[in-house]
Amino acid sequence: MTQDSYNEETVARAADSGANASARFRERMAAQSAGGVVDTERVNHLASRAVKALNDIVLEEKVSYEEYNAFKAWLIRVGEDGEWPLFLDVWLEHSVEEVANEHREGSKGTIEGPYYLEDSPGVPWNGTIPMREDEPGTPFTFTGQVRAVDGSPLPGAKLELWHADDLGFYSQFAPGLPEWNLRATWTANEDGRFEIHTVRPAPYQIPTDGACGQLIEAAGWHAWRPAHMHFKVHAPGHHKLTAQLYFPGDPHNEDDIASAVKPELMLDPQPNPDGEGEITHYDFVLDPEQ
Ligand code: MBD
Ligand code: FE
Repeated sequence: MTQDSYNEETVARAADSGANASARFRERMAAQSAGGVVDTERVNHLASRAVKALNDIVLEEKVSYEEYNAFKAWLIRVGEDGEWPLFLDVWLEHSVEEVANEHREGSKGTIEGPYYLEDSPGVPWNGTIPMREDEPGTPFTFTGQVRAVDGSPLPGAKLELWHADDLGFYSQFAPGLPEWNLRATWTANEDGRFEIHTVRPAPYQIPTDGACGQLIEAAGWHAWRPAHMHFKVHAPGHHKLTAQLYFPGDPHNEDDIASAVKPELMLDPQPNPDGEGEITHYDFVLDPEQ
């Protein structure tokens, strides 16, 4: 199966995936914020710094009216295409993640990105991810253990996994895919162990036909993220870990557009001696709360 084998109705469009990402984000925020209190001083401080940073750029770089209007038109288009989640998660979230996890122990984490969905279908500790009967891609087995920083296994830990398919598309953000394709939640066994059966994801290109793609092209950048599997790992009494794992040798491990690759997040896939495809092992270590 190639990208060309998608027909007219299943063509992935930036505005569709952007609209979905924006709508999902709004839903999650609405569910979370039960009467949030505004800290006027903090808003004043951060907003003033942001406005000053932009003004400094205009003054120092002597930005013209032509450039200012191009910027304005582009910002309007980011909203129209629903690409604020994509834009922010690609170019800003890595710094937020760095600050958030500065003092957390245990396994390294990285950004969540725009395509996480809560409540994916549950599978047993050694289950197979929901996939199509003819799901393209190399069969991929992923084994490991969830432990606390003191080394004790965490039975019943939850592992949420979501990843793109062999063409680089995420279910519910690209058309023509089953609702929960390549998304599931495993429950670790009594030793904290898990055995995940899926297919290996392909390198991923962020949508090129929307506002973010327009910026990338105008600036002469590229749109690629290395192939990656997203995880959220949690157990009661421990900080939730949001991570992505990567594959050695991917041409974009060194120039990820989202700046989310870390050396600790590399897998080491090998031919699977007991079955088809490849197998890899990775343990997740969680930091106890306080
Ligand atoms: C992705 O799949 C992703 O993981 C991030 C961080 C940004 C855009 C698309
Ligand atoms: Fe992703």
